[in-house]
Amino acid sequence: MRTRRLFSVIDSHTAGHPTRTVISGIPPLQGHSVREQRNDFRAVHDGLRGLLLHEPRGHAAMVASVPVPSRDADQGLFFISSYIYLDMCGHATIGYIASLAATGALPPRFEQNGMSVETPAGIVHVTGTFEAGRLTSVVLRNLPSYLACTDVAVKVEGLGTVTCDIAYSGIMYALVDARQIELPFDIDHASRWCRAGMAIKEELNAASSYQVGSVLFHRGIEGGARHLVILAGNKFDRSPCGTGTSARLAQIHARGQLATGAPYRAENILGVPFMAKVAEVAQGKDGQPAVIPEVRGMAHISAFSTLVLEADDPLPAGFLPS
Ligand code: PYC
Repeated sequence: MRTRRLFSVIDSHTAGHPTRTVISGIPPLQGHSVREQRNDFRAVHDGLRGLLLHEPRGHAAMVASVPVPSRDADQGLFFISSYIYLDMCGHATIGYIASLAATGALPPRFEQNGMSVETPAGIVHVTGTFEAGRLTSVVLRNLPSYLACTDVAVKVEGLGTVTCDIAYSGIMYALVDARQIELPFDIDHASRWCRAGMAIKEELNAASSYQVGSVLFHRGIEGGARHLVILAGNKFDRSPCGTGTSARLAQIHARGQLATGAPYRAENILGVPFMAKVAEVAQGKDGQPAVIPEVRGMAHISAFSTLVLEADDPLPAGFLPS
């Protein structure tokens, strides 16, 4: 075998959503901030995204976390997905920390102090809960998150008028009460929810000045809500979504439906939860009233692998059926 590239990766899933943490194989990147390093990766090495995340080594839902140096935090981390570059990703941050824990690579005083992580969207803080020295959950303090707009109504072909709120949490979300859509809210209808979410996103982005990245459908349950986040055409978040949960906290806190510190259970479509709360009130990046969301979840390791590109592989950048 003649190899052209080798990547050492740790695969994990956070409530079902995959994170591929790339331990080695990424070429040195230019730039000081994590955003600059991520932008250099995008400009110069975007082909690696397909190699790492698309078929035959990955799949449509795959997300990678790429650790890089940070001048301003304990660690830098950026996120690439099969279809887009994410400025912030909660489930992948949780996956990265669980991967460090699984390999004994958490920083020495993590159990006491946690660590700061610089992402392209800003610096977040992570801590963990431990039992007998074993990491049992990751607690993510996300970026200041805020409700940007309420009761935006759009007419969507096949769905009628759909009303949503728009909130920012590192990604801009449209938050849609799932009861507006006549579909069973379950995994068997995920493709149809993807089509509904994409139709809503297209109408919203054409009609409003807010450009939403994803649509989060929510349906109330005891103590919280079930979430289904539509990421792209045939891609949905299997987890309750870290940034999506943060956007929901900002929304319901601003609407007076959740007090600071009160627990919020965010369940994914398979019933696996994140527990979350508004840790404190804050200011958004333009001075608007915001909250600091705290999201607690866990990731589980699924593989320690070496990904290989053979020198004569006819599909070096992989492929992704749409
Ligand atoms: O957990 O924040 C998240 C996320 C964003 C996209 C996929 N997962």
